[in-house]
Amino acid sequence: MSQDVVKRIEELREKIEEANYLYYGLDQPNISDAEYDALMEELIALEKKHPELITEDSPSQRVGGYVAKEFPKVRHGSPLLSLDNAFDGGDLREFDWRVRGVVPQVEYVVELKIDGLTVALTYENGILTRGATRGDGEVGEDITANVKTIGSIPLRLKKSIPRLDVRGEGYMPKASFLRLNEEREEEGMALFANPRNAAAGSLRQLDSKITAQRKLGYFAYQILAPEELGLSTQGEVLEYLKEQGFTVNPLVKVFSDIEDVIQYCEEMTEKRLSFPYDIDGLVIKVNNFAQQRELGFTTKSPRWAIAYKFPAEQVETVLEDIILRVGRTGVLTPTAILKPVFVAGSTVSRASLHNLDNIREKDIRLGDHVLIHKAGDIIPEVIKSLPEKRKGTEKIFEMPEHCPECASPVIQEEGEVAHRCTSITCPARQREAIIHYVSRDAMNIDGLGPAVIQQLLDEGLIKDAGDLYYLKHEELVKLERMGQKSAENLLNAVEDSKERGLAPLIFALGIRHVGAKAGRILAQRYGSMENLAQATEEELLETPEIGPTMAKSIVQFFQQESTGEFIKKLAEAGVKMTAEVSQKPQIFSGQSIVVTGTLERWGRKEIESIIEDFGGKAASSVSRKTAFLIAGEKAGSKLTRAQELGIPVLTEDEFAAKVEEEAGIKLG
Ligand code: 3BA
Repeated sequence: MSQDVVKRIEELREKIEEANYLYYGLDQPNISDAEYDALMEELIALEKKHPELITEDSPSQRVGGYVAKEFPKVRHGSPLLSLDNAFDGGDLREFDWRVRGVVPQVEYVVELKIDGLTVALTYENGILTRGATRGDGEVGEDITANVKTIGSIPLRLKKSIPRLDVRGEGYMPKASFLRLNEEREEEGMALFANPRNAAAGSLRQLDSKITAQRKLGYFAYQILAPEELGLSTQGEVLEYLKEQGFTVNPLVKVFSDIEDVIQYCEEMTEKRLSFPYDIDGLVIKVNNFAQQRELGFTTKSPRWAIAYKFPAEQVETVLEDIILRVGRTGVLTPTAILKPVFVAGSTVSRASLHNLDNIREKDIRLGDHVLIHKAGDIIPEVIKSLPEKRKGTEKIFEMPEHCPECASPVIQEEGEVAHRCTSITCPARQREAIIHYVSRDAMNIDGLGPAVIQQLLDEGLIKDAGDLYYLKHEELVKLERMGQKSAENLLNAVEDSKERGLAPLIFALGIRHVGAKAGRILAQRYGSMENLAQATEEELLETPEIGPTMAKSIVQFFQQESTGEFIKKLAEAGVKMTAEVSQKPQIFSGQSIVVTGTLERWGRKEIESIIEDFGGKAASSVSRKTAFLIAGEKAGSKLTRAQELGIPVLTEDEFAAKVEEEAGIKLG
């Protein structure tokens, strides 16, 4: 399947980027907001299933998934340059040779190259007044509020001076990154491909409270006009930065012989994974500023510095077996069982092979020697087989005709890359469906991990999630590692879930293409499971957020006999199947409303839920269809765009007045 998924992902990315370009760049949207959302949703879903395919430039990596958040633009006092790259000792010797042609006696400072984002800081009279992204080097984005949440950035200098411009690297520690992605996985959100993207996403949050939770770090390495402060070398700058309260990376070395630099680079290549943050190389700089000036710049980069980039780690191992995992939708995913090897920081013994197409395309055979790496330095992936190492005993892998878990026929549908088990009662699918049902954004039943679910299934205590509501205390305590107390807690959690409400329940059903957000929209629109079950495709499509794929999938789901039986089981257990549909007058019905800038009266989530309560849609970008824009302080390009399009712009107070006038409700 892989080839098709890869193709589809590429196609989606192109369509989305084209739509972005037409919308933001040319002011000529080519698709509706709903179509755009559907494309993005599909992309995120595919990337979630195949995190190894996430790329840095995927539109999903724009924060929040949907739109590029907008921050005011700021021009840098002096442009941020880029660095020329060296990939081996030869490149470094060449660099040294060019340098010595100008300054024969030279000292190099070597710093770790932190794999984060350049952040430029401005201090006025000792106070941090601005933090900005690199942007295109000339113009960046003002992310001051977010920058202030980074603990290692001083808000006030130790010794006040009229002005100080500092540049350094903002980054996310590996541990924070792993935790963040785990949380996102549970919440069904798009995963970040690596700490760098996660740091970028965090710094581009409109809500700096979120940035604060992300626990970012910052290493300072440059100041503008250092000589005005009496500093004449890079070494002195780093000392000065420390004295002013900045964190400077401790691994700094000074060398005068390029061979020592090369040796150090090789040493660090070995140690690259031992740091609590990602590094992608080292930066070698001429220490003395007078010499730097003599060397000068090319059009893009200083002649006095170069980045040594680490090679991506690839290791060879043997593919011992291919096993198949059956997912919630019945898709059979082949997984390579590898002879364990250490790669990029951990021992790897498995790697996803995605699908049969991928296996065929890479000509991967059972018993092959293969080259593996970690995509985004995290997810193990087979890069290619090494056919020259074959002994003749390797075997071509075939998809089984029958499901390895239930022996039902396996099919590949027209136009699909995936092979699927055809049985909806397949135990693997049942298990995955239950795991989904109890997950946090669904029915949120605590204490029901995959191991307990497996035990319950094995013991015949449940067949589907509906049976959870009929479990008895005396049955539970017989399970391994299940005490009186945990059994009680579990039953309470199951009981509580009955009141979770319609929206999470719709999501919990695991209807294909219906995520947590769609669950909320459907619950609000239909008010009860009964109504939803009777909805037709045409009717579903009237809801702006619901596209054809989802509509079709919903109708199909409710047409299945087993769905009716399952829902009946839940209803009889007392699971709540209705939603409190907003009682507020639907004054914004069918209107798309955008909020921008910093608000005083409400938080972003709060005002969005007010809009939704009154029947409106809180949209993230301004288009011709926008009914009006609510603008707070520091509104940026959305405001400009609304003004260009002649869309009404309201302050918060004006919005409150409108609600009061039209709905007769005074907002708190
Ligand atoms: N030192 C990145 N550029 C760096 C000041 C120069 C420089 C970097 C560096 C140009 C790191 C290019 C973007 C830029 C400030 C321009 C470092 C790192 N030094 N230690 C030589 O750790 N990633 N990046 N940043 N001006």
